[in-house]
Amino acid sequence: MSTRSVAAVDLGATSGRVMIGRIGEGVLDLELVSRFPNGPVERADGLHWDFGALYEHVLDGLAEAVRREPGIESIGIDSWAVDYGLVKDGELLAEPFQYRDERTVRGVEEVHSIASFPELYACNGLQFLPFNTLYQYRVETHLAEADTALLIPDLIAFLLTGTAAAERTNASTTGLLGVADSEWDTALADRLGIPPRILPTLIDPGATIGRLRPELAARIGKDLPVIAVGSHDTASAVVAAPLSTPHSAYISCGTWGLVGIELAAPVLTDAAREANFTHELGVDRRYRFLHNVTGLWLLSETVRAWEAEDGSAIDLPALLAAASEVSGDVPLFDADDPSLSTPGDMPARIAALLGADAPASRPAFARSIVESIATAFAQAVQTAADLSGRELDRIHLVGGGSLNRLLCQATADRTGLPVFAGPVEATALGNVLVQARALGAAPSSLEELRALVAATHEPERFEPQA
Ligand code: LRH
Repeated sequence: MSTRSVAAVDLGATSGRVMIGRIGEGVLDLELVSRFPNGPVERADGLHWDFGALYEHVLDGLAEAVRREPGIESIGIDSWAVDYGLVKDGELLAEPFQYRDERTVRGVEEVHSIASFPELYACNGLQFLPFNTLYQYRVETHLAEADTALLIPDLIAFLLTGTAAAERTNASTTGLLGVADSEWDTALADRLGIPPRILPTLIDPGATIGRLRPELAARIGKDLPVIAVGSHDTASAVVAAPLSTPHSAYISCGTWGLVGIELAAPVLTDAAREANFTHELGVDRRYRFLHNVTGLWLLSETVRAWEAEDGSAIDLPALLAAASEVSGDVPLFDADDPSLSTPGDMPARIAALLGADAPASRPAFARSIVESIATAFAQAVQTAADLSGRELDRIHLVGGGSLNRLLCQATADRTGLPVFAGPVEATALGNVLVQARALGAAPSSLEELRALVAATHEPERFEPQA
């Protein structure tokens, strides 16, 4: 089997990348083509994404990918969940909001005055997160004008191809997808004052969305199809998490730590709702039964504040090395405390939670953060096991967090389970695998795709220490 290649656009909350993925018999690798910064930008009406800049970076990255690898056969796009752009007559009506914008507080109040969280959970199986798209739609001022609402990867695919569609894994994070049938819950949308006409046709990962519009094919250098992948980044990451048995838990760790297991059927119990466990849709209609734990956001926001204070960059590997040298117990705080969810002086907010115990030195403070995240991971792994009735014997920690050896070790120690760290680029790999499968260039089952990941990206094993 000859090696085939595709382009993966993978957008995270702190950076985006375009990669070339190559896949063949025993081959699965990535070449980074471009990486560009991303993050919330403050505008007069709140927090947004600089979508215009992001889109230009995507186009430039794709052009460079085709220049380097003219054999590229398709493009796949994934990003963080829940955020959207509204489109009218083919044009974006306004710059997309960033999910941490505080307008969602009002959205939550209004939605819950119509449908309580338990009622919503019975419909959509989704954990309560104040930024789930339905809360955002409820307070969106442009909704009435819009022809259609597109989540970020669908929006980029629309701008590239002219075809509006809603890829199901990401659609499941809106709160408007039925957990039982994976179709739009138009009755719920209606009840919440969200016009069902803005919800686009649903498609599954692997479907071809369309081909590049001629002017973009000219700019990128090739007429290519855009193939739907698990366009929710976490769905793509779970595809490439080399789960070897049903007893494997995963943690997809970047800005967030998504902690859970893969299920064939939902667990819509009161206990699952009370534990705030979600049923996001996975590739091949598996359920991602997981809980959002605040992840590296706590560390990156802390470092950002220290850098602003110092007026110079911080060497993160050196900070983490010093943090791992800190001896004795460090104080812990609740990584999921709502006071930590918005941008801004993170060290002060964490110190407020720690009170008099707050460590004075930066390495000890960083250690507190890492240990607090690992503690929350351990609680979520235990809850996943309890709620599903499954014994869990290992954890696959994938994504950027897998490079943080201190976090991997702390997670092993606090769960008492071995942690298999990597691949770091699980999201982009999952994106590549689903495109390749659609092109007939990869095996058909998720298990075979994961076996290819395991064979080509050996994880690092962290054993729990006493
Ligand atoms: C991770 C992620 C997560 C969502 C959040 C908004 O990047 O997609 O799965 O809950 O961003």
